[in-house]
Amino acid sequence: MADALVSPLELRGDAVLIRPDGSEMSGGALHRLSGRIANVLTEAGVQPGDRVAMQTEKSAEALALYLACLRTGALFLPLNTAYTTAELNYFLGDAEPRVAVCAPAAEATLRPVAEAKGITLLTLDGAATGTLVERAAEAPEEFTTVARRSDDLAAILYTSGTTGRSKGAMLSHENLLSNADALVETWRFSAADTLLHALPIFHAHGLFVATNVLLRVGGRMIFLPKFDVDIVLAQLPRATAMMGVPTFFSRLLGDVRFTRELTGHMRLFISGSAPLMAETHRAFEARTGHRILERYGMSETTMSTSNPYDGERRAGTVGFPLPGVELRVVDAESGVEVLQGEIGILEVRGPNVFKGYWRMPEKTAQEFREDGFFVTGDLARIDADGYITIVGRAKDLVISGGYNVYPKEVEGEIDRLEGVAESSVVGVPHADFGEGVVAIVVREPGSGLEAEEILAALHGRLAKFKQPRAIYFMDELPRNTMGKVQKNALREIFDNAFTVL
Ligand code: MLC
Ligand code: AMP
Repeated sequence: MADALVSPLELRGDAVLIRPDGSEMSGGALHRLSGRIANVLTEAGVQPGDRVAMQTEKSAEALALYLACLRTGALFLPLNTAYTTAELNYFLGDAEPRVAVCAPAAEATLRPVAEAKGITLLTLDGAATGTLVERAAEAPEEFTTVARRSDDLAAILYTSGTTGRSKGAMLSHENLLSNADALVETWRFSAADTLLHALPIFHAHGLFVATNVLLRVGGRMIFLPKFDVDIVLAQLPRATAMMGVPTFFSRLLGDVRFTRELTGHMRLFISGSAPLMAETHRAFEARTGHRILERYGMSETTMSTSNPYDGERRAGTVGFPLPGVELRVVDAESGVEVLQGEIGILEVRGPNVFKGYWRMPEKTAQEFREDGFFVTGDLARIDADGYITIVGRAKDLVISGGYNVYPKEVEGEIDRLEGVAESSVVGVPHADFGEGVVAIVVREPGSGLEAEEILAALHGRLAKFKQPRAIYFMDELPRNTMGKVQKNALREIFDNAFTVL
């Protein structure tokens, strides 16, 4: 993959990355930086197959670190910047990276953990300072890219488990490259494109979908540190395409400056990572004349489906399987394919499907059928004309602003607090984040525990986006005859938790 994505940069004198202040980084400069960082990694003992973890702000240097991993044959392990030290400890312990790159502010906290685990700790911040950059400046820019086979691993993406511990999805060079090629073909990306890149680069969407596609075609990216409406509006005139989670598009629609005139020159808007409401799709078209192209994927499969570029981009659907990807909808119990139009679990097979969960062979086996199909846990329906609709989730998962929150993990943190008998965490409609996290707590008899105390206790243990945005107390949780908590009933009761009255 390094040959396909990184090598072509070497001869490019033109800009590949454009920063919000207008400064640019050429392909050649990005290539040289990746070579320097590859030498730093090698000096730190990184061998092909070793893991390199990164928890830093988005920057050209962070992207160069990803490219350096591809060049050294290391597995890139990006981590959400919102994760707390407690969460990080688990990832570092489980993945056992040779090198971890963190924000300078986190260094002191992580140093003892890194030393205990024999990890070389380097630093990098969003302004391109830190020990990684210092060492890179001293290192030679020439680096001979290590040859890798297509089924060698390129990255690990942690996706929290619906039961128990977070699982590291292992993605191969072929997974990533075949998916980039399928997306380039489906979405007609070319060297003429400039992508407005406001997504984080620690998840599949911003890293593999956005950057791999643009690197593959030799396009440019306006590389924004985060999504900020003012900056996006200011940068849109320079872009040809934009990718985002639904929150990006609803926030843009919430601004009167986002007009047909501002977007008239744009070639494509793509949405994914969470359901795009049909109303948002329609409001976007009414405002701009553009029909958002919605696609569907997950960390384990990268992208699996997309609405068509030329045909109808149907609101509320995720389109068709990508080239080379097979999909089927099966009955959850029997595993038998349902009749056309019926709802069942979506299963995927193809070159995009990951190689399994890091050091979890049993979990991996549980998620695959014998014939190689991966069980996504999403509920879907395929219409007579082939359009796929994601109608819900069989897995207990909340998606807030494009980030996954696993209720089990949040419940576990709440249940351990003194005064809590039990808790249940659900997602309910939230105008900005699509779904908002709500916790329903049953107190121990006599306990006067308050919501603020629960939130204070979660601080430092759970990333901010996982923390409940509302906490309610009940005397008991609704249960079915089997004694299982009825989350649907809770979702109905607290449906309006975030409705502004
Ligand atoms: C930030 N906060 C969130 C949040 N993001 N809370 C819930 N859900 C989220 N997604 C917290 C902040 O810490 C802050 O807390 C408060 O909410 C308000 O912050 P904000 O300023 O409004 O948020 P902002 O920084 O603008 O971030 C919102 C966002 C961001 C939507 C821009 O979450 C984002 O970039 N999301 C993209 C996620 C993504 O890339 N997903 C792809 C996964 S890959 P406080 O208390 O400090 O104010 C995947 C596969 C696939 O799923 O198919 O693509
Ligand atoms: P992640 O594990 O973070 O990669 O999240 C993957 C999950 O996001 C999928 O299993 C889906 O539940 C959800 N998802 C991604 N894209 C879409 C979409 N377009 N519509 C509905 N859900 C989506």
